[in-house]
Amino acid sequence: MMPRIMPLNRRTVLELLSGATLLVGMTRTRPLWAIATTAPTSGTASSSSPASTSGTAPKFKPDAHSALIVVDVQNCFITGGSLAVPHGEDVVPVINRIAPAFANVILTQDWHPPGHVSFASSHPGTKAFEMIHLRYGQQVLWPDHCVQGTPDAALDADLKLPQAELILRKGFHRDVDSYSAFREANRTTTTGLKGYLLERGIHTLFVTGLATDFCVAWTALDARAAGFDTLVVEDACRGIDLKGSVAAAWSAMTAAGVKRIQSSDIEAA
Ligand code: VGL
Ligand code: ZN
Repeated sequence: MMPRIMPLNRRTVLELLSGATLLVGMTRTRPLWAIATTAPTSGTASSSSPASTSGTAPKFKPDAHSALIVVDVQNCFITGGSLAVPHGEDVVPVINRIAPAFANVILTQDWHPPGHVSFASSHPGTKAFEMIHLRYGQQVLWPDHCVQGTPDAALDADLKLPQAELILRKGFHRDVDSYSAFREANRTTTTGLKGYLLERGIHTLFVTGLATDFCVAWTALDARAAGFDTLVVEDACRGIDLKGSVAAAWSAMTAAGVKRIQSSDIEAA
């Protein structure tokens, strides 16, 4: 299988940088786009290849080695929640429609203790959506959200994913945020997800959920860095979009070899 990583030449990096200041600013040691420079080249799943070549749009057929990853589809991120993503609830019917095609479904849950470091309320004199510098790098400050055990942190009740086999909680360390389902914002603490997937023989990930420009993007980029064949289902995601962050996220993901697909590209069960 050919490497799927696009080489990051100087021009690519500059192009990405111009639109990616927000994402780049959130990581200390390595800008987000730089993850692409170390991403392995081994995405091998046949399931991510077009299943049909004649006539119609290419289809992707999930197989036993594929998983649907549903990122943070929680009350906090949908209308009425503490950090509502515009039209966040619209991902739910799309996810419910494609889920039956998957033998493996994994959900993530943003799961912060009270007083979490990512909350503006934990930093007197700051306001939500400002950036501050923390020990591990730049951090966007958020309204209090997804506090452990609260109804706000619960998964959206309209999700129909009875077959889901893992709910992975992240962001539970008080002093470190975790957008990514793989690695926390200090970029060294891992969540165990990579090991889980490898032990289960899963190597292709179809990523959906909220928010495109934060937890979905960081999860997809870390999935690539960990060697997974990674597809983001665009219409099954919605973004927060701070200062062009959705476009920046897509640039970074595309450069890292993440495939941008639509739910209609996935063959129904
Ligand atoms: C998220 C901001 C803060 C997300 C989580 O799920 O994208 N965004 N915490
Ligand atoms: Zn959060």
